[in-house]
Amino acid sequence: MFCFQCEQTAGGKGCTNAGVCGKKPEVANKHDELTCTLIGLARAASGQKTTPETDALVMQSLFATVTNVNFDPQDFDAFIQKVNEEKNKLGGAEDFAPEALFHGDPDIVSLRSTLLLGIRGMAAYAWHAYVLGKQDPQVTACFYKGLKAIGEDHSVDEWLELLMEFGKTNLACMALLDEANTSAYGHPVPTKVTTIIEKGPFIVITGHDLLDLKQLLEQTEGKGINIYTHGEMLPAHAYPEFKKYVHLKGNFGTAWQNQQKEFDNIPAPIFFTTNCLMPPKASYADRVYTTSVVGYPEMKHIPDAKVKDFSPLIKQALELGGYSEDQYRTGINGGNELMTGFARNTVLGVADKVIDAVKGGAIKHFFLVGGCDGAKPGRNYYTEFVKQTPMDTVVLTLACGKYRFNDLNIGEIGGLPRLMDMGQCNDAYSAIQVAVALAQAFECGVNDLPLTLVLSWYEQKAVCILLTLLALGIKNIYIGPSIPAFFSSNVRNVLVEKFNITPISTPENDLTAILAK
Ligand code: SF4
Ligand code: SF3
Repeated sequence: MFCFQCEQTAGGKGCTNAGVCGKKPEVANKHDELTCTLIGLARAASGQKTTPETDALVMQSLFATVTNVNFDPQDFDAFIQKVNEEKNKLGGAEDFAPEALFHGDPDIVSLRSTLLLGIRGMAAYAWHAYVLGKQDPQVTACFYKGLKAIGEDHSVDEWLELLMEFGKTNLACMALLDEANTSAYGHPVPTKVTTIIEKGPFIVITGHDLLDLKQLLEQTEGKGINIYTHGEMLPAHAYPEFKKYVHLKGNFGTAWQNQQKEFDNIPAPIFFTTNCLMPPKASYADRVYTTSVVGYPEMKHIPDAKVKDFSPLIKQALELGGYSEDQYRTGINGGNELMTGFARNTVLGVADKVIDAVKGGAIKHFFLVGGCDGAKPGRNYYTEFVKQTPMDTVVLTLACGKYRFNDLNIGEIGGLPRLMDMGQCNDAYSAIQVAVALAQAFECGVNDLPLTLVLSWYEQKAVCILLTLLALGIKNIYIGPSIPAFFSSNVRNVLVEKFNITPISTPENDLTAILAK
């Protein structure tokens, strides 16, 4: 096997014996086979109209190969078979050779992999929009075009052009998902979320899929079961549609990498709607439920349906009964309240206040400290960075990296909290909209704003977002905890030269350098 798609890859180079994530060689090899078969499908589809079923299969297959989504070899056999069937219906074509996927000239492997990993990330977002009935032809076409391009030879300049074009399409995809979520559930509003777990039966729901949450809330209403969000599901509390459910109580635990500790002996079922799933420990394996493209051998799976049937989860939640006393749990810094809901509508709604505060000197700088969390000890950087930001600065955040600091109270500026959670990783769209609006208000470019992006990455959704930011011409991004292993030294040099991407160093050094500008 060879896999270097995520930040925790072995030795910072690539997993070759087994995945640090728990992915077995058999599954890794099936990921490659599936990818190469998808390239064959994209070749066959060239110049033809595809059906919504084929489009859905392409998105699901790509999504399933994202880190911490699916560990079940049988699921991949089924995907490979279906993709082959669809390819043959379209007249057939030769697949890409799996041995060529990650081998050859290091720069070409790097560029090819970057596009592939970005496409995998975008497939997750496109899928969430798709289940809410939203598709954008430009986004759908990009999967076929991108996969086909991955199987072809290109010059370095052509690859870079493909990557920038992809980045722009991913912006359209995030816009599509934003539209899907806000039209279904309303615009998020600032919301305080408790970390206290009340006694009695409960279910923990994790991942990014809001439709799964909606259906779970409907089916558990009035049954004496409380629902707690986990990980990337936290921002759901801020949507008006979800506020209607009084049994949506609060947030359980912190970011994904702590799940094996936090779910140990939990008296409740845990429902994984997407990544990040870690190999379950025996103490809670009988309570793990997966759905959609998420899978793990022997774990219970809620089958796809227009309305999913959560009765096994509900039954088990009632049987387990939850805690016998309220649990006073906290975030990692000891706080027991998390604020969320500062998506674009909220922030742009107070744009006048923000602009006045910048003009009057009350706000000197904005930081976007966001992205994925992970297990590396160096990720403590992000906690320290936020703690050390001066009082006349604002910290915007999004995605699961925020659990490093989202229970901290870092004060207010002019009636606004200094720390504002914009939502899930896909809500990077909100952050981009806010940055563009500020740039318009100040009649300057985004790069001229007193704004610095300090990003943390782990999996492939972060890759597609990074490509979007670069395609928008956003420079001076700080990235950590390490530079992706799939960036060859030459590709890395190009990114530094063209975009001044900077690896994080220490919070003190980086803050001094940023604020000195
Ligand atoms: Fe290794 Fe990450 Fe690939 Fe898992 S997803 S096999 S940890 S590089
Ligand atoms: Fe987190 Fe897995 Fe990426 Fe959506 S849930 S940001 S790591």
